[in-house]
Amino acid sequence: MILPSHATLAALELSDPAVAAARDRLVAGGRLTQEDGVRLFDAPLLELGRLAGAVARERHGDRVYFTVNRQLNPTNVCVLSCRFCDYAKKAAAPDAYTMTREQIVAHVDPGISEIHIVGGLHNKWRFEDYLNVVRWVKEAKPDLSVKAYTAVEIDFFCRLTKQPAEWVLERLREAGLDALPGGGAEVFSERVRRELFQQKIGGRRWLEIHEIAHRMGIPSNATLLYGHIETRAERVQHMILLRELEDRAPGFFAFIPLAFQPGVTGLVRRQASAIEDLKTIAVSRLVFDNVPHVKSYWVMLGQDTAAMALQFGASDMDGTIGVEKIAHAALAPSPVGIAEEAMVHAIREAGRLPVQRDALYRVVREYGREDRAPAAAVGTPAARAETPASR
Ligand code: V47
Ligand code: SF4
Repeated sequence: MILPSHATLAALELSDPAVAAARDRLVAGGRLTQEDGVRLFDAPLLELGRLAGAVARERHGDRVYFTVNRQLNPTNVCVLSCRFCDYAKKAAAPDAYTMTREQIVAHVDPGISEIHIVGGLHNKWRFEDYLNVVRWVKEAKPDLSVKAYTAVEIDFFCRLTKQPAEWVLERLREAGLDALPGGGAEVFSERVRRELFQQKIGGRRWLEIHEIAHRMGIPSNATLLYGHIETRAERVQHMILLRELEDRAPGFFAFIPLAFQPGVTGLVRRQASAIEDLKTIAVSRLVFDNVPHVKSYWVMLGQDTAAMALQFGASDMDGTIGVEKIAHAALAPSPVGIAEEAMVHAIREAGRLPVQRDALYRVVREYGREDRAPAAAVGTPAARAETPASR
């Protein structure tokens, strides 16, 4: 039986047997298995993209979401030493930093609708210091949606306070937290954990914390760090574990594949190719039948691949960010932040409709296909013609 909502998928003509089989499975109301996911990585990229793009369009039409946000990394001091991380520093390092209240509050630009807070596990900070960061930004802009602290940080707060995750999350919610970001998941493979981040919580604890958050009504995202020593099978296994969590305790807004930036870690010689990036986006769109968005994170992908990912199943571009520090500590070649106009332009150029959202995916503004007032090209003759003096 063809489910009515899958009429466009059913009509897709596909020549690759693995992609056609995936289409048939989805049209029949089934879901992809671990083996299907791994097989799809070997399929021709454009066939895979046609199916994943059609799945995204069935969910979201032409809409692509983004947020006008700031990333706030209050400290890079971290007691752990993950092998893939160029961002963290020990407290005595010359380039270690810990922000003051003034520096933290200065991140709250009047025009933003989301703040994304994440940082190191500081050797001296108490839970109260982390709570204060949330309180201060929320006080500065009460309508701001606050996406703060990965499961790694939540687990660290549990150990600092000797309290369960429910208690820690409740205190954070009282302080103003709205959602958890998806970081710290890396790859749910014990083999990779032993090699790259032995001191850090593993998949079981990460999933447990997000399950607790979802059951408390705190939504979240989920990431996958790929393009280092993991296998494609481990990537798909990671997706399936997240899909099972979403079945048990719904609450994920987006799945975010993070392309590893090699920096000076020496782990790999170069970043994953654009083809591998687009395949990872497409396979995740097809595996996650229960998560609304796959995010195209332009900071790690680069702006061109991130825009192309909108044809391969992605329906969210994260945000304008302000000043990104984690990937840029690892020498990411993308800009540290982009303007709202550039984001809107990139989405429109991909033939999509930009929708500005906050951290809870509440719509802030729908842009339409064309600029009504051609103010985007600041400094061009058209923009100058719009200045009050010229009217
Ligand atoms: O947890 C660290 C990863 C994550 C590198 O939830 C690296 O909306 C690539 O989670 N190359 C932090 N990745 C970023 C993150 C995130 C970003 C955007 C949106 C959301 C969201 C979450 O970055 C860390 C770690 O997994 N990371 N070093 C690196 N060299
Ligand atoms: Fe610390 Fe996170 Fe870097 Fe690991 S990835 S060293 S926990 S900042």
